[in-house]
Amino acid sequence: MRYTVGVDLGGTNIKVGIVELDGRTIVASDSVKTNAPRSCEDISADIAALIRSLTKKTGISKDDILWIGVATPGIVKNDTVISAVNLGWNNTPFAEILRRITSKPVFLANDANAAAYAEALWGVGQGSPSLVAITLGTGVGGGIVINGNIWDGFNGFAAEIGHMVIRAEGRECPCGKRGCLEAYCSATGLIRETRRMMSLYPDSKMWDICGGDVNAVDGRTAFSARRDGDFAAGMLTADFIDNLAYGISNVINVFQPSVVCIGGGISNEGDALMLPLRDRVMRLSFGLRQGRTRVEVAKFKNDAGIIGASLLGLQEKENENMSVGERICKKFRIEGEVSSCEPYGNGHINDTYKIITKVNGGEKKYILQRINKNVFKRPDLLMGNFAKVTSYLADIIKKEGGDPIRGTLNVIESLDGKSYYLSEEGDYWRMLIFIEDSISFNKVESPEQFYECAVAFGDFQSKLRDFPAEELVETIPNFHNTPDRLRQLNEAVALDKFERLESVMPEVEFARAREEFIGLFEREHAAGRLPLKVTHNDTKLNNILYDKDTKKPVCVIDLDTIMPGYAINDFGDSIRFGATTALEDEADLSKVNFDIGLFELYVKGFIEGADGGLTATELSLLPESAIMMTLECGMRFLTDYLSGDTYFKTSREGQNLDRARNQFKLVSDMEKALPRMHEIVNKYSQI
Ligand code: ADP
Ligand code: GN1
Ligand code: MG
Repeated sequence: MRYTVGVDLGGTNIKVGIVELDGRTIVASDSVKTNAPRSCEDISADIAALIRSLTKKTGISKDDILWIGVATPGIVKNDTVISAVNLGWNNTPFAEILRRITSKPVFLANDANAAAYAEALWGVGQGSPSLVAITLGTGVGGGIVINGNIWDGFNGFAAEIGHMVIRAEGRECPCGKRGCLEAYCSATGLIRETRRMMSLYPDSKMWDICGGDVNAVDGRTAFSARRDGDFAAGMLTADFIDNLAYGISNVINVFQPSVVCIGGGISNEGDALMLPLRDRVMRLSFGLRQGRTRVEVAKFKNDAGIIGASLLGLQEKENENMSVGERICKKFRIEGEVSSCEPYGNGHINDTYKIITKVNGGEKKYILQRINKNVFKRPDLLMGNFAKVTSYLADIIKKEGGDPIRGTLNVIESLDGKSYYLSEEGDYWRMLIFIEDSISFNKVESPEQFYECAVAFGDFQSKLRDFPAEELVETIPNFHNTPDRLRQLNEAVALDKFERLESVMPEVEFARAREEFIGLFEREHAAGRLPLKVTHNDTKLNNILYDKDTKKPVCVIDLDTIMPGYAINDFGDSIRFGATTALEDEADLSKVNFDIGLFELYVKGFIEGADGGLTATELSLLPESAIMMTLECGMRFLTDYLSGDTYFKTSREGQNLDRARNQFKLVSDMEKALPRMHEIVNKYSQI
């Protein structure tokens, strides 16, 4: 679940809500009095306390909160409240202060902008987020969202729709000018006008509605009397709607947003307001019959601030992604203009984005990846391997009458004709053709799927049987050298940089107790019984793309670790990830069990796919390879946990430790099942 916090900071109340992004709901909310004017530090401390009590109440971990968004009154630019009269703040670095107290990313927006953002993304603008929001309250507020981004001007002062002049030298506005929309269409303006009309029409029903007391007049008085057929109220509300229509049509003529959304107390009048308003706006604004701006009542009432605020980080993320998309994509020979760039997939290593471009009314899709420099020391040499292997595979697939665009990865060259682009920041990027209608899985969903996975990886190895191994550089030296992995674990234990050792001693002992076994493959290799071959080395299920419809494997991906290795490790690594009842990071070990049925299917598929390519020793060591790879991966996760989680991507604290424990649980299961595993392998080896 992805949670964020939305804060609606008002002159009277501080409202805080935890929002669940995928469910689009406020999970819990609470508020305290603002007691303005107060210092930003004090208000931030109150916000932090509210967040703490909400996380406690809901049981949501603070780690699962992605960011805090705040809707605040006044003029806001970037991280600073430039001026907020209600709060008594000037040039206050609000985001920085709240970030310091909460240790979370903080995003700010003016409250009207945040409300517009809520409507644009989750409210009446959903699906085509260009929207102008007009709030008819004490004043007239405005918010502008263009293509999913708040537009607040270069200085933060934009969207003052209430101060658009609709009548030259018209009524006085509190801002000091004359003729502003706010002077006519705020609730304050409407109430003043209602009282004026009442004094001119002593027989008006408006007097009855307010019980003869002008102090009891509110924004509803005139609309109620109009419904009763009152003449004066009819004139007054028609005038109100007319003025509002002028304002809205000016907005439409400038922006042509997909939606103008009307909020605030007066929007509750519903059809009595909206039907004549839409009619007037239609006459006053430009546009053809089709494709007109919709004029709608806001969806969110009191929740707009919290929801809009909670979404503010999305804008930042989107901008970050788009800037990656636009900046880096320009360096590759792709077709069309980038229209979207979103993080993609579940890899633990590289940063992967799905790119969509617009080409002559159609679309093209690509995969853009930032190669992990921490993991791969020479991404340029890695891409050399990548390009050689993919073109070799494409030739074979063509010869077999297959489709090389789907059957293997295809590298798009950079403008200077390389298989990668080295950015100014020193990052290595590659661009691949996106394999259409494909899907990858993090857990085996059906026995056939796992069997097919085995055939695909077996077949992959067999296709590369004659590939000249000496042309490949080792992208990660000693990658599946399990004794070296134990050495690295021991090194991390000795350093214990993050003081995490105490809690993981049993796991460390678990690995150390298997030292003898860990050396098995290196001994077999030294004795000449286990040859090096061209292997994939990262054969987990989600490194195969399946066809979305037929559910058959389409392509083996993630070719970063193709290098000489033991063929059986490609078998073992798949078993580690797939022949289990749980996800790789399942923390509840009672759910993690080795699935011998899936093991059997994989044995069958891998041997078939390898098509006679496995020696008798290799076959006999298949069960041990499952244990070896699972143990090795567990040690790697544990090492990373001890070293501060710098290798594998994590999305929560303790995830690498959970992964390590999960793998070790499987090792124990497999050790018990070893004789049975050998029987199974024997059965399929003899065919
Ligand atoms: P990592 O090393 O981080 O695992 P991968 O190369 O495996 O990176 O890519 C991560 C994910 O991106 C894959 O699991 C897959 O879902 C998706 N992916 C990668 N390449 C393609 C492609 N060419 N077409 C479609 N999806 C892809
Ligand atoms: C990594 O890249 P990805 O997510 O497919 C790792 C594998 C591990 C695996 C554990 C280059 O695979 O070796 O087995 O995580 N890849 C690299 O899930 O280290
Ligand atoms: Mg991968």
